[in-house]
Formats: sequence, C-alpha cells, structure tokens
Amino acid sequence: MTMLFLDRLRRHSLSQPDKVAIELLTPAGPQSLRYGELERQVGRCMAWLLALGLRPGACVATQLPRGLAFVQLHLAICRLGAVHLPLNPAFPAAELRYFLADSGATLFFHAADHPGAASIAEATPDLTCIALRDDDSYTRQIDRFEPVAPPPPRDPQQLAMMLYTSGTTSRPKGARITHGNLTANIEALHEAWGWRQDDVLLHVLPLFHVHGLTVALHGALRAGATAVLTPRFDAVSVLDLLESRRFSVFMGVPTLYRRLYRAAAGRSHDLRHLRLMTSGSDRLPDDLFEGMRQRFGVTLLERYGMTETGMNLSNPLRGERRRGSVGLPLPGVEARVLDRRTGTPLPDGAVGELQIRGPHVCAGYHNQPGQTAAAFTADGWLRTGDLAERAPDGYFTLQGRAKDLIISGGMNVYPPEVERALLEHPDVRAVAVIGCADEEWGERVVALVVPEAGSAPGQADLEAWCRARLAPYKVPRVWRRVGSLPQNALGKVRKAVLREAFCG
Ligand code: MCA
Repeated sequence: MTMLFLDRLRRHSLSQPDKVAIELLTPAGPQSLRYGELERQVGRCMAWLLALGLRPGACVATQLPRGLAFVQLHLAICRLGAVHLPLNPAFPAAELRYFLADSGATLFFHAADHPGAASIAEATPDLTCIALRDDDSYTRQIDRFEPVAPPPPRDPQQLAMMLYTSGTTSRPKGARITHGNLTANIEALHEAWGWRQDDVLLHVLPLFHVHGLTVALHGALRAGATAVLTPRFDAVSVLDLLESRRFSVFMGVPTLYRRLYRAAAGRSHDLRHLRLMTSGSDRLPDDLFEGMRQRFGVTLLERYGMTETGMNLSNPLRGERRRGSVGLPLPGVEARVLDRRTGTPLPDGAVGELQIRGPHVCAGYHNQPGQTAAAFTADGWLRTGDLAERAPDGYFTLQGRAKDLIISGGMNVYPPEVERALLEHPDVRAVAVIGCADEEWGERVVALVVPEAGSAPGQADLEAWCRARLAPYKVPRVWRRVGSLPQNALGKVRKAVLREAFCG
C-alpha cells in the first residue's frame, strides 16, 4: 500500500526537521515553520483538540483566514481521524448556518470578528464555537499543551475532509473525501508534475478549496518542499516576488493570470526559472495561453479537476502542453466520454459527457444517498456534468457544461442557488441567472428579474438582499428587469436564448 499523505509528512519532520515547510508573508514580515516545528505545533494542536473532546469521525468546521493556524488545524484534525470542513470566510451567516447544520459539525473555529458568530453560537447550543483573533492568539492557546504524536490514520477509507459543492437541483452537498482519496491524488500529481524536494511554491490561492489546499499545499508538503503563502493576491507584488525570489512552482486560475499579464504591461519580465505554472478551475482562454508565453516565456500547464475528485486530467510536464486542452488522465485515473442520451461510449472526436473513475474519487455525498446515486454509475464512474471530447492521441478538450453552472474568477456559482435566494424576495415574481463571458472573470453573474405586478424592486435593494444570503462572489454584477422569461414546452427557462439576448 502507498504510504498515506500524513505519514509521508511525518517522515519529513524526522528526516529534514530544519527545512522550512511553510513561510507566511505578512505586513510585519515573514513567519516560517520548519518541518520539525510543524510536527510539534500540530502535536500541540491535537492535544488541544483532544482536550476539547474531539473524537475520530467527528466533523470540525473552520472559517478562518489564510494563515498558520488554518494549516495546523487542518493537519491536526485530519491526523486525529476527524473530518475537516474548511469554509470560505466570505460566507454570510445564512450560508454558514446551513453548512454547520448539514455537516453535523461539533466544533467550529472562526475569526473573532465574524459578524454572525454570536447568533450561530446561540442558535446551535451543541456546537462548540471557538473564536481566534489571529495566528498569535491561536499559538497562545496551543502553547499551553505538550505535543502529542498519535500515528496518522492508516485506513484509506477513513474520512479526512468534507468539501461542499453546490448542485443544480439540490442545496450544496458535502463531498466525502477520504485519506485514500487525498493520497491517491497527491501521489498522481507528485509523479506527473515532478514535484521535487527543492521546489519552492508561491501560494496565492484560497485554502478552503481543493485547488489551494489539496493540490497546492499538500503537493508542496508531500514533496518535502517549501510553500510560501501571500496574505492575499495582488498582481504587482506577486509579479515582483516571482521575479525576485527563486520560486519554481506557481498555481493559478485564469483570472489571476489575466491580472499578472496586465500588471506586466510595458515592463519586461522573465519567469522562465519557474519550472511549473499550472492553470485550472476554469478554462484558460487561448489568447492568455499565448500571451503568457510571449510576455513571460512560460507555457502554462492546464489541468482539470473537481471538488469531488481532486485532479483528473493534466497536460504533461514534459511533452506538448496543448493550447485549449486539459491534457491526459493522471496516473491511476480513468476517463471516458459518453453519449448523454444512450449512455454508450463515444468514439474519439465526438462530444459527450466526461466520466471519471479512480481511487481519488470521493466516497459520495454526506447524508445524500439520492444525490450520490444520481452522480455515480453502478460501476463507480462519476458523472462530471462537463462535456468533453478525446483526441485520438489521448488529449481531452472540454466543450462546455451539461450542468447549469457559472465560473467566475475560478469560483463556481450555481444559478439555481442565486435564483432561489432572489425568489424569496417579495417583489420578485420570476428570475433567471445566467453567466456572460467576461475577459477578467471568465464569466460574470447576470440576473434577469421579472418583478411582481405593481412593484419595481431597485438594484440596490436586490443586491443587498443577495449579500445577506450569499457569498459576495455569487451576487449578480449586472441586473436587468424583464417582462417575462422565455420557456420551453416543459416550462423550463431557455437560458441559451437569454444568453443570446443579454450577453452582448
Ligand atoms: C472576489 N470577487 C469576486 C470573486 N472573487 N467576484 C466574482 N468572482 C470571484 N471569484 C469580488 C469580491 O466580492 C469583491 O467585490 C471584489 O471582487 C474584490 O474582492 P477581493 O477579495 O479583493 O477579490 P480578489 O482578491 O481580487 O479575488 C479575486 C481572485 C479570487 C483572486 C481571482 O476570486 C480567487 O482567489 N479565485 C481563485 C478561486 C479558486 O482557487 N478556485 C478553486 C476552486 P465586492 O467588494 O463588490 O464584494 S475550484 C477547485 O478547487 C477545482 C477542483 C479545481 O479544478 O481547481
């Protein structure tokens, strides 16, 4: 059996205790944690969690900014055999309440200035809520404890994380991610992307998604490499850092690359010392792929993943990084393209639904047997809802989505979720939410609102309504009032017609 991810990390703490594992850049200067210190701090954190009554299998939610406390809590929760649910700090209380209730979390770590925390603590007396002011206050908490060092879970079926993904028909569902899933994915990436112990990753991505957490951070820790975390993404300072320090790896979404590209206008930059710059979470536009090559001398490596699976397909590290393609199946991953009507496999060059199978695919959705059954075939293939075609030489190209989904700045926005929120507004009779192409964000969220007779809800009012219920990136940026919405014979809104009419 392959050594599980956390075991591998523990080995690094013994073999290279003085090597920097994580460096956090802060306005007050860098803070670093060496592999040996990381193991000790995680040991103290585990002692604290045990003192708080945490048991294996229990779910711990965190809604924390990127920082050393987040990383240590993540590793400690997983190491104790509990389940980590990392949440976006931008979720308002309304969304947060749903995630906490649905996951059955027993412990919740949140930022001390969280506006909704008091009401949540009051409404859910069984939930232990712990406020952390910053990394320093976290360190003071755990410093009261001697480190413990229980062996990491050895059962690959043991749950490690729960990550929520929205749906077109349902409320968000928690993908159940096991230690075996995490290990399978990180081993596949280690091999395919040639992770090295002397790699230095510049990490700018959110830590509460697969991309930033289980691909970027775990990738660096699995390799025994160094991850340097910026407090937030700022194109000019990231560009300066990439040039001035010897980073070898960077991971981003197309919106980030667009900003880097623009920030470099009029200046010459050479980023050829980076051996790997990957792009994912959304389709990389052709002009950006070419622009990054011309302006920085870098050929971006595009890959394809999902919350339910981690990474599935990737262009090769060596060999052709094909423009517009998401590459080939990673080691251990099976991928196929099926006819959506008949369910039969399609020949190369034909567009159908992409399905994925392998040891990295999650163990279904938490408490949602119906959704799990709908998402998987009887023989274990995950229906991705993405359309793709396979070229005769094995490269896959995404060709759109069968699901109603908008991707804005690499974040998934499910129109039905936004529509449901707006339909609760007393002045809204009907609404359709669509994505319109946008150079910076990939797509931008547009709402077409049919008001109730005699009412005329204002944009500011509708926006405030959404902001109280949804994370800011889901809130429509463009609003249009319409008299009616075009429907098909089954009464379903014809979004293609709306996109044609309103995405000018
Ligand atoms: C921020 N804003 C956004 C988005 N992000 N609006 C639409 N879409 C977004 N993605 C809005 C904020 O609400 C705010 O508006 C304004 O932009 C500025 O906010 P700020 O936080 O300063 O934004 P930013 O720092 O400029 O963030 C943009 C970003 C960020 C850096 C592109 O969105 C980002 O890090 N995206 C990467 C997401 C990612 O890692 N995705 C992976 C998940 P206002 O003030 O009006 O509220 S997908 C995944 O994991 C799969 C498996 C995969 O394959 O990778």
